[in-house]
Amino acid sequence: MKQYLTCTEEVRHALENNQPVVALETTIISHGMPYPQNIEMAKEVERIIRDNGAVPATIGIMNGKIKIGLTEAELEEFATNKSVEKVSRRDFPYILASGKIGATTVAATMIAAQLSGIRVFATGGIGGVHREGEITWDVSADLTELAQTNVAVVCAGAKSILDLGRTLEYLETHGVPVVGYRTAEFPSFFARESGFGVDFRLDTPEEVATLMDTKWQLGLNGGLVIANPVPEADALNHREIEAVIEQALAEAKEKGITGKQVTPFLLDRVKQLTAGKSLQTNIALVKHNAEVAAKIAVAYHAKKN
Ligand code: PSU
Ligand code: MN
Repeated sequence: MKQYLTCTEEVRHALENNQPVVALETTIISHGMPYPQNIEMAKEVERIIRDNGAVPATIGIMNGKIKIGLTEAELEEFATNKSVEKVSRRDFPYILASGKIGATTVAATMIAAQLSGIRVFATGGIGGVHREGEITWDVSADLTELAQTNVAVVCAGAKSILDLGRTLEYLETHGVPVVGYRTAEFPSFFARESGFGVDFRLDTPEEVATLMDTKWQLGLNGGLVIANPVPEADALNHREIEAVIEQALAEAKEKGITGKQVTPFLLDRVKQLTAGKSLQTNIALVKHNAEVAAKIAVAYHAKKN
């Protein structure tokens, strides 16, 4: 797959000189947020990573290549082009082979990060087991990727559009440590609480870096979930958001939405139903994740070099 990779000069230089790099996904830009907030968020997040001593590598697929790092014009393309496809592990070969433009999910970004030697990835929320997943079998490929690909994913937990209990059970079965960054409770994206605990609470980037290194030194392949709650000032009320999510789920069911359309549909409805309030929270938590991810990348590199 390496022949399909191309890096920007900045990322190539960083990787060759063993500098800390943080991967970023494009699905969040193309399918997770509206324009122009998406492009503003994408640029801001890159700036935050640079300010914290790491190099950002936003990942996407264009013209038969996996791009590790995007130019401003390319970021703009992902933010505005309506024909950008959502690419998870399953879609990877088709999008490359057809030369189409594809935004990478958590799973696809992890694959590209591992191929290029990037160990830390910042995003908003991971996919998981959907509610009623025991009937529909709708389980995000993010989970199977976390089970096998060596990347630490810094996120604000997962949205309660998912069945968080089953999501955590799945991760346990597949040996994925769920770390609470300065929290003992698994955050639920918009809210800092969920009612579920994490496996291990860690309070510093160095502790996280040591855990990553120990896991991989042991040959225990797979990712880690670093769950970083949304800052208090930007958090939404758990109960309030729950009512909105129930409504969005009912609508998805009524409309017969299935497959990879489910997550974007729910995200969009939640945004509309909260009159954009959720978008502000979404942007704030991604920025916070970028900062923590950069610090973890710096600590991990200090350990390895
Ligand atoms: N959850 C969010 N925001 C997102 C996504 C998930 O709160 O933008 C995106 C991510 O790219 C994630 C993908 O990897 O949706 C999961 O989609 P699916 O459930 O179809 O695997
Ligand atoms: Mn799905």
